[in-house]
Amino acid sequence: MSKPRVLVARKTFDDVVDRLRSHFEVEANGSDDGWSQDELIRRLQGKTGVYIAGGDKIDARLLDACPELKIVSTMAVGYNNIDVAACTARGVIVTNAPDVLTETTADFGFALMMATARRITESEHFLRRGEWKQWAVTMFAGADIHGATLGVLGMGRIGAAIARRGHLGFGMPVLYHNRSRLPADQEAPLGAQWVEKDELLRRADHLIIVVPYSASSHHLIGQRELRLMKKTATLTNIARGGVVDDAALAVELQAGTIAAAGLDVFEGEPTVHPALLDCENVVLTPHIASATIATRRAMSNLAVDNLIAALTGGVPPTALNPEVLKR
Ligand code: 8YV
Repeated sequence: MSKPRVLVARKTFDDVVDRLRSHFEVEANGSDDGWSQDELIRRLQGKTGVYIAGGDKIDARLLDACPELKIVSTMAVGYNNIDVAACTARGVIVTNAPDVLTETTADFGFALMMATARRITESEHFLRRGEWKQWAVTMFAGADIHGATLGVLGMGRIGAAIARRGHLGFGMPVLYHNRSRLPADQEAPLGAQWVEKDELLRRADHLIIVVPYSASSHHLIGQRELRLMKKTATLTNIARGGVVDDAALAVELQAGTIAAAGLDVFEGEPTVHPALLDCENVVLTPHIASATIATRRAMSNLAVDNLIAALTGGVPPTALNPEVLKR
């Protein structure tokens, strides 16, 4: 019997692809450039499994054009690029990569928040431009992290890991908003208190956004919300572009409505809104919150575990639509 055929649409570690090769006939993208959807459809003909990353769109059009596909496995935890309902309707399993990136991503969220509050990149740019002539008492004076109020918008696994860092490591009072409130026994170790979204915005000294992207979280933070925040506050977005209205954010950063922002994700990335590039008080990073070698390997390996299980009669460890498996 011929082996199932699998497409690896995003370049990943060679030994991870080799794990797939020991089970399947594999076609792998050897370049960091993603494929267009039409290219993806073309290469998926005759394939039963696909390994993708966060930028690869899987929708009804693609599924209808690739009827042999049985599993879509993303190496990301976020899956707003995949129409899960359309997959379920066609009996296609969808898997993602939760948990393995939680602590790494929380580390980065904290680092970005600290860099933003303490003006690390802004001051480095100043130094590199040769503008540092003397010490001055308020030169790049920013805001404290320790003891300040941490606001977490979206209390999932990553939000909780950030709250824990703030509470235990930095003595921060932690406020959060989430559609559903955590049970008290989960709030207590995080020192976290649930508040309404507007109250969170009004009271946080450092707001960090960790909600998944969906139609209901589109522009969750726009002009109105930014104007509720303290003038001294910072905002950090490690969730998804589109949760924050980037154009409105740039206007409010320029106007001094809030002190600064740290952004790892952008609307329309890798393009960044030009007005954000003009703001001194924003730290910009290219979607690297989960980017450590160990974690990217773990994410890739989990995506491969899911593919191997799904196509060899096993149970994929992190299926998003396990109901498909019961059919
Ligand atoms: C990924 C992410 O690096 O996992 C996610 O949802 O946003 C990142 O960790 C990226 O999406 C991979 O394409």
